[in-house]
Amino acid sequence: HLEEATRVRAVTSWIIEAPTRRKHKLSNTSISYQGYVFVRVTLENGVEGFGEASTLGGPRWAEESVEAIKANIDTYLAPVLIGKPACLLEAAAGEMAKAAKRNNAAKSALDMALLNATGKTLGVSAHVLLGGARRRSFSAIWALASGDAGQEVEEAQGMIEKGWFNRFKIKLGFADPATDLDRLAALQKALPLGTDIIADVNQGWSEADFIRFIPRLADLGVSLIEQPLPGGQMAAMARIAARSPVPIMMDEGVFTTEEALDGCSRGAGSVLSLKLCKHGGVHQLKQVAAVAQAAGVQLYGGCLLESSVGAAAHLHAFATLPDLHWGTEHFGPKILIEDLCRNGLKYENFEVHLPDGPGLGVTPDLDLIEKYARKD
Ligand code: MUC
Ligand code: MG
Repeated sequence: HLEEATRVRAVTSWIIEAPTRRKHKLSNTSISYQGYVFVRVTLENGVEGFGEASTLGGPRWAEESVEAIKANIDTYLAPVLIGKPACLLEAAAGEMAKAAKRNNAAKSALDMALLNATGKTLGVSAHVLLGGARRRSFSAIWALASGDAGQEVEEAQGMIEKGWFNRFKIKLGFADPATDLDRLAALQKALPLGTDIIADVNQGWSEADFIRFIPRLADLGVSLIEQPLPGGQMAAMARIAARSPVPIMMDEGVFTTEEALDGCSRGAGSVLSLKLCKHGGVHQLKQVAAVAQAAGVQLYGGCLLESSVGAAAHLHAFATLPDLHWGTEHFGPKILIEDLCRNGLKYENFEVHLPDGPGLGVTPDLDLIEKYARKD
């Protein structure tokens, strides 16, 4: 019987520090390695499922650090899953909700491991368990975030040459707005005419900054402006969204379905970035997507620089959405010096492809997990 066979026997977690190819700078942090918590669930039938919680530079992008994620998984979340059927994902999410408030990155790592293990047990791809894929590949966006215009131009050109990415997101908000916009102007001038450029301010501006600099930003032709103001400032986001000639995307302001309802109904943006680390699991991500779509808000496939494990889990959920207008920025596997999977995601023709095979369709290399696991 499936429920008996998929009971969770053990949960193991590791803190991983995987070096990136270059410094990745945001308004409030700068990283040269990616911090993940990897989890493995082992079922009674011997099947293993892997999942990953991503962070960005400690508890700065969001409140969860790798240390907190590991502690909360080991102490509060894993114990309520032991002995429960992995195939009952909604029930497992309910148990985790009772055991801990928020902690959405920690919950999403376990959720994707349960999904992976269930798919592997049944011999079906994860997307089938989520309703089935409506698309098999996604237009892919690369993030430029060294802060050095010359390096960023070269990097973008390299991505175009490789056929991996021809749409770009540029990080703003770590220099003053005028300096940032000079950098953006240099980039726009050097890239092929019509290249899609998205600006992510990562909460770095005030409403007044936005009002001052939006005319120049709009002149530079960006297609989207992501989370310019602090996440909690929904009313101010709604005011700038109403006056902006460029669509505004909500990111750090929307984690839960309640926040999605608040932001979407107030008009705090006309696009929403979906991320498992924010929403806490694949079903919760689909609920947030449904709230956005009911409000007429378009969807963007967000990331937090996951390896191929976390990125694959996102793609399985994204594949089932009725519409994913903006494609996805899952570039994490390509910014790591070594991706953590042997059979990682495939990037071709400027698209990232949904992996085939049971469960998530990708397998972490345990030697690499060992190599990059924090030793203390
Ligand atoms: C974010 O805020 O979108 C995702 C891509 C990137 O460069 O940073 C992250 C976080
Ligand atoms: Mg963002």
